[in-house]
Amino acid sequence: MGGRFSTLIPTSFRRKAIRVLIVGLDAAGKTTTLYKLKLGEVVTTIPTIGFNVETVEFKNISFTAWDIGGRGAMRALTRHYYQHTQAIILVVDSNDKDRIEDARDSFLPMLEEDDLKDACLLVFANKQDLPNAMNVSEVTEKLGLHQLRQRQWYIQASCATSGDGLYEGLDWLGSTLDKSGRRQNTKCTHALYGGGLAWFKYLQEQAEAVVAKVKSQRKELLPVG
Ligand SMILES: Nc1nc2c(ncn2[C@@H]2O[C@H](COP(=O)(O)OP(=O)(O)OP(=O)(O)O)[C@@H](O)[C@H]2O)c(=O)[nH]1
Ligand SMILES: [Mg+2]
Repeated sequence: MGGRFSTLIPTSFRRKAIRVLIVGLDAAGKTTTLYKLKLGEVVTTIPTIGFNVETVEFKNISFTAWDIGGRGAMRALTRHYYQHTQAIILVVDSNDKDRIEDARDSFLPMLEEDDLKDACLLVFANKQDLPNAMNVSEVTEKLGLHQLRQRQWYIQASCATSGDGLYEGLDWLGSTLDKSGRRQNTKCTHALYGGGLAWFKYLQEQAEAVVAKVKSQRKELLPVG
């Protein structure tokens, strides 16, 4: 809805649009989380090559979530997705003790990027159904969340396959963004929708270029004949 008309509707009835980036190592459960929130059911996931974009409606917020594949080539592209991001969801496989440091080193430095300096951070300590999963305080400690400065963050235990914890996490995100939204202006939301299609096309091209490059590199490595 155009800016002129939306000002006539009381804020409490307006649906707010929020752009969220879902990140995490491969197999952490990002796509499962996204589709459980979107459809309320588990879909069979395959490793994400590129990204999934979905809109999840929750309370009066419309979350446009970008789920970016956790494999190397795509991770390198993550910077292109930062603009206009108001929240980051980091999905961590709490059962993967060997790679928790990798998750910390791969994703927490991105918070330093200019475009993300105001974004709030929701961490899902996922796969809590597995018997050896680290609990929330262990994951908090391993990720060094208490060392984060000037960042609104929250960690939520979750099981993406059953859905446990997912809405509690979104609840925190919704109310945190609600509070900070009152302080910040909503320029970036309008910018996102104004340029949404062009931006989407641009990202698609970027992703296709990476896939083509990986494919051609793979061809070079294959033995001839
Ligand atoms: N036990 C258990 N398995 C889960 C949970 N969440 C996801 N999985 C499983 O973990 C595997 C990987 O999940 P995905 O959602 O595809 O992971 P992803 O983070 O999107 O991975 P990439 O696309 O490769 O980056 C799948 O077999 C899921 O069913 C969970 O909470 N508990
Ligand atoms: Mg995926």
